[in-house]
Amino acid sequence: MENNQRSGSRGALIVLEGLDRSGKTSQSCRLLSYLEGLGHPVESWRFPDRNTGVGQMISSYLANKSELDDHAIHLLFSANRWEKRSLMENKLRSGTTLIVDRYSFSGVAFSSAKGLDIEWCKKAAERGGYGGERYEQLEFQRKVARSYQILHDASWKTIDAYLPIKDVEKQLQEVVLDCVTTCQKGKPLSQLWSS
Ligand code: Z5A
Ligand code: MG
Repeated sequence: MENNQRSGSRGALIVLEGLDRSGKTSQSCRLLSYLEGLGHPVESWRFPDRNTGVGQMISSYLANKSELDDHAIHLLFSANRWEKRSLMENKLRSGTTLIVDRYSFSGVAFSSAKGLDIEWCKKAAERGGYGGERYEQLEFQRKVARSYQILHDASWKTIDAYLPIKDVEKQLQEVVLDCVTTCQKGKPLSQLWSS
């Protein structure tokens, strides 16, 4: 850890974002095996993390078993990321690459698609995370897609999830390897939406 900190070398934070059922979890597993196979220290995480107390409240909300104000559930998703924040930073600084299945971009995209102000969603909590579940409806997913387009910035790499799973996997490997190498060379950690 000390050697890494002296050289500035660190693990990469790889966040997989996309609409429901777009293949994020499938690609997280494949990417984990790929980077492990190359000998990189790497872990796979996902948000919401349903194992914590906050995560269980989120899970119950998503399953339509409880009702919460839109602002309150936004803050709970964010709290769920803050619960893991210092562990995340320690892992990255000690050289472990993290593949994260959904992160703060989901938080902002889903809440703003419900009508909350996008700047409030970013500021409220982040500076300093077709079937039975609540959000799985086509019209709502279109709104989420529009929010993702607004959030898109230079740190994003977009991969077409309509492609065959093997092609998505290959493109992702190229993008991620580039990112892992840049971080190993000492690209500093920065905050989301810090300006
Ligand atoms: N949410 C939020 O509102 N605020 C927040 O801050 C956060 C999240 C963090 C739960 O998320 C909900 O929480 C989510 C956003 C909201 N809204 N919804 N709904 P989740 O991550 O637990 O669940 P999800 O992302 O909606 O769905 P998912 O089931 O995890 O989908 P996925 O991971 O993207 O896809 P997958 O499981 O890898 O693949 C789905 C199927 O497609 C599967 O059968 C695969 O074998 C198949 N597949 C995968 N890739 C392909 C390709 N390329 N071609 C064909 N078939 C494929
Ligand atoms: Mg998933």
